[in-house]
Amino acid sequence: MKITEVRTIPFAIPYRKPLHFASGHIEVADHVLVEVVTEDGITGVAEAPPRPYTYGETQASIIAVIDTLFAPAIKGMSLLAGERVRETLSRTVGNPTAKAAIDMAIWDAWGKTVGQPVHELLGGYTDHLRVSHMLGFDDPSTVADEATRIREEFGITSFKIKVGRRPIDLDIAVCRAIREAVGEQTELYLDGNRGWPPSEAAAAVRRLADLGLSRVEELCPADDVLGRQWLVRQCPIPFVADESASTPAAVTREVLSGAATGISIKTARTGFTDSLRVAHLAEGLGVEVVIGNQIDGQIGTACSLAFGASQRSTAQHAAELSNFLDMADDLLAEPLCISNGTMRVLPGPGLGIQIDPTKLSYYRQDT
Ligand code: MUC
Ligand code: MG
Repeated sequence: MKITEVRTIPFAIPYRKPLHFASGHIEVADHVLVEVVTEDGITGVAEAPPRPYTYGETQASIIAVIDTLFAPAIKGMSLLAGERVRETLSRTVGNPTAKAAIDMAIWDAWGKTVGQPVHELLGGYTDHLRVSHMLGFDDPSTVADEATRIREEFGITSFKIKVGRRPIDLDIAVCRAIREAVGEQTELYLDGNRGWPPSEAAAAVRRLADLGLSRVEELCPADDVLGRQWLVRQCPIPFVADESASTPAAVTREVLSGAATGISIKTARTGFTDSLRVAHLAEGLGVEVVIGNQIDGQIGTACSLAFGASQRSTAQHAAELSNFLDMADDLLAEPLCISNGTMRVLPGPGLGIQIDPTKLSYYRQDT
């Protein structure tokens, strides 16, 4: 089970419908396919999505750090030495999606080697997750129509609304239009991506109090330390930390300091190994978790699905698994499927996915 090679392949797939949010926007999935090859001829895969406005990584930096530091350091290690691999990668600070992709490709390779699905190796809690869909910035009627279409086409009844624009009235109008379009039974929650100062976030929460929101996420920066705690204290629904809680230590700090009352887990940044740590830590701290989406393609979504289905705590809420619907294409031979608002785990060994070689050669950028 020794690792003989780690490959990095840049690819770019355009979005049919670009996503705009307070900290940035995405028009093209310019990700890195990471492949971990073993002496047994097994190849594990995962994808790393560069999000410079969240983690400081770029497509070029992900490739550089893997090719020059991580790959040489873990070559020769066993797939079964996950803790050793983690220790080795952690000698380099930062670079969360590069590390996470290696970690998940190792789990995929391990699953393929032993002929077992990763979601079962991780915990095997359930075989399906409810799906939540993310709605980016636009005008009220366009976003409301989009929510209606997604609900009708895929049966999705949970939506995360991107907010954080100023003045707050822009987003308040969108939220009201969506509630009116989808009715009372559909779950709605907000994600501000740090766009508002605490005072404006508090005003928005007050003005939307009648909308029955289930939670809010990163409405203001965690670096507004006292303002954030002031906001969270008065928030009547869970306040989820996403980009401010991207390591187990950050989760502990945010929760214990009163800067968050819920945690978003993204396998794109904590892989499987550290996502397990975050999930168990959150359970110990007594805060709920949700499976978030790093605007993943279908490979990344298969990773979130496998992890989300593996734990009791991550299967409690609808998981953000549907951003790939907005992409023009993807790399998988068999596309992921959402029906009745639900995704079922992929039953094959490892992640249960296969890369389509024709699609990869079309979208890869290194040839
Ligand atoms: C999200 O939940 O925030 C947008 C920026 C980022 O880091 O992740 C996405 C979605
Ligand atoms: Mg978020």
